[in-house]
Amino acid sequence: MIRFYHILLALCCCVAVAAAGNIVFEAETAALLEAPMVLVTAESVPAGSEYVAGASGGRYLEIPEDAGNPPKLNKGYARFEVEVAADGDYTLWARVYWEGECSNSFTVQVDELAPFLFGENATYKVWHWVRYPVSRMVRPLHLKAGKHTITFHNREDGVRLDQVLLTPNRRFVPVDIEQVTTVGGAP
Ligand SMILES: [Ca+2]
Ligand SMILES: [Ca+2]
Repeated sequence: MIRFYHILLALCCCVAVAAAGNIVFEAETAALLEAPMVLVTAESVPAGSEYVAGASGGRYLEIPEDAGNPPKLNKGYARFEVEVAADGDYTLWARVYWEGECSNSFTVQVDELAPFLFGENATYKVWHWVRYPVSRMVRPLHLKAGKHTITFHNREDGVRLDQVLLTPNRRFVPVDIEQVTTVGGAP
């Protein structure tokens, strides 16, 4: 790990190095996608939707507006596979772009644990970071060292997902595009 940081420092002295213990990956490196969750690039934009600039890597996942959502349509997810180095309590962050109040959330499930609501915040039409848990009263995700799956399920259409970050540091706040440390399980 020390060697890894040295290489990073040597290669990109002007780019922020990933904070210690943070796990960061691009949404578009998901292990598995189920429609209507789709990969979007400048060259591949869902019908009726528009390409939103400013995503890391120029790519993101989207459930297009009017694609449908529960309870009418119980489909659409992105599943990530991540390896956690150490047992601990982790805060989950995602860089998202919401269309509006009916397009500002996912249902997220870690492993086989109880799913939880992610989002429902009122920041629209701009890329921004959202976290879980929001409240200090709610315990962060307790993860054992090893492999875990994180699934972002369709809860409302008109949502976009750019990057995902897990941090053991409750005070850490991502600001803009984060330096990736891994992939989200893509082969
Ligand atoms: Ca909503
Ligand atoms: Ca991205």
